[in-house]
Amino acid sequence: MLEKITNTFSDIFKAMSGKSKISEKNIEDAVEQIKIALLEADVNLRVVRRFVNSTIEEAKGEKVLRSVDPGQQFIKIVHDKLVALLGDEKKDLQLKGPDTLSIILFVGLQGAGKTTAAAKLANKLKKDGRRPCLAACDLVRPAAVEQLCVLGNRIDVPVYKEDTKDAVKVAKNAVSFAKKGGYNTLIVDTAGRLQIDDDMMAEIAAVKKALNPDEMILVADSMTGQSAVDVAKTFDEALGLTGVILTKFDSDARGGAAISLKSVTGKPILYIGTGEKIEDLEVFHPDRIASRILGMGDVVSLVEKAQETIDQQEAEKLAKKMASNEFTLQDMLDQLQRVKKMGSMESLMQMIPGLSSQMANQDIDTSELKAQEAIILSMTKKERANHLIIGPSRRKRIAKGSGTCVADVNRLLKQFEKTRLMMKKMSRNKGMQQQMMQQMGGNMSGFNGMF
Ligand SMILES: Nc1nc2c(ncn2[C@@H]2O[C@H](COP(=O)(O)OP(=O)(O)O)[C@@H](O)[C@H]2O)c(=O)[nH]1
Ligand SMILES: [Mg+2]
Repeated sequence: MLEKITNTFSDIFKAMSGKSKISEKNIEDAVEQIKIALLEADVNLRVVRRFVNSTIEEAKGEKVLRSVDPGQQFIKIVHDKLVALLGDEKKDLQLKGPDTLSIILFVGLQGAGKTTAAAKLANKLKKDGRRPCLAACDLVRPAAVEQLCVLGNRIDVPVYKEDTKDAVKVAKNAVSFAKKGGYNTLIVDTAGRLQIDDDMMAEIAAVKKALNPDEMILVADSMTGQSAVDVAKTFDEALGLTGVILTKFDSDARGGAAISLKSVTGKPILYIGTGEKIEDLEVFHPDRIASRILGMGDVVSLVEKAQETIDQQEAEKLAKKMASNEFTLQDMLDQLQRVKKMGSMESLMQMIPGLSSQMANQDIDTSELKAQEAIILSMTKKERANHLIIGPSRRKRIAKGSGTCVADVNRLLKQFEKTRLMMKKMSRNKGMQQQMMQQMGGNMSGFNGMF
């Protein structure tokens, strides 16, 4: 995701940061490199020009040249301008209250990811407590209806379908179906062509007229760069869009579509598709994407991802245990398993650009975690509750049972002892304890350092 543009920006900023003094020439050189980076990323030329001119203007101002840390100031200017391009703040779907039916119409070219995104969004809305259903109005592509039904089935969201070629009829009947069934959000999947053509536009216009949707969303493939932006412009002019979902962001190394879209079309990016799985749909946060592009690391996303899996209650329970020195091997096992649930370490690390390149060379060791887990799993319940009863012969058995050696078991027990000791110390200090909880819940490196 965004590897190429991130690497380029990292290099530019490395040269700028830490300089105690920078000249106008330094700024011009850096901006020239940024210009090339943006053009290589397939950002719209007019957008690039505007970006470059306003950056130069601001960077040459007093604030940068006279500041104590001019490199940092320069990076901040570029960051803020990039955020402004991506869309100043995140935009939510505009849906009606829970008791009235809201309608979301998906449009876009064939293969852009409409059907997949429709299911992903239904799944997300369902998790958010809405009652979604889907309508299969792609009656052009063979098996398109079946594809949506399979996805709907997987997420347990009903799909309205009819054996006909009349998309308007299906759309209208889907509304009655949704109302009758007590659903409050109808997501309508439509047919796309390989290219924009009159038939497609006419059909979508008719469906739109019949539905009067709350959201008219273009699903576009981010890998197509400027073409995605052109498609958005054409659809918006012909039909009026309310927002865009950029798919295949996971495979987009350049980011050009995301960077140009808002300023060319004025339409916000609502979500990004980040993979082929149902869960791979993320709310689009302009500031986070800007940080990611600029190689500052997407720490906020990282923390959120971790927090999804450790819920607050559990954290509090753990804090209490620490305070009373009741932290056991079983608790440690729970923590290890939670780490596993968060997804592979690599995918987490990838969210921190600087770190990910380091990690690539080092080949981080998830096998260590697995070994630790296996060791604790080989212990009895009693032993997990009280590690002091684990004598030498049991250590041997545990090593055998977990496919490790006695030294591994000893090391784990030693680390566990150390952790408990640390917790005991910390529990006397409320502030420190809170800090540690945050680390455990939200930061892998902090967590790893504990064990
Ligand atoms: N890697 C990746 N693949 C995606 C994403 N969204 C969709 N796809 C794939 O793109 C292809 C076309 O998707 P589909 O939903 O059928 O497109 P539609 O023709 O617009 O309905 C499928 O193979 C999807 O698995 C995404 O965010 N990331
Ligand atoms: Mg489709």
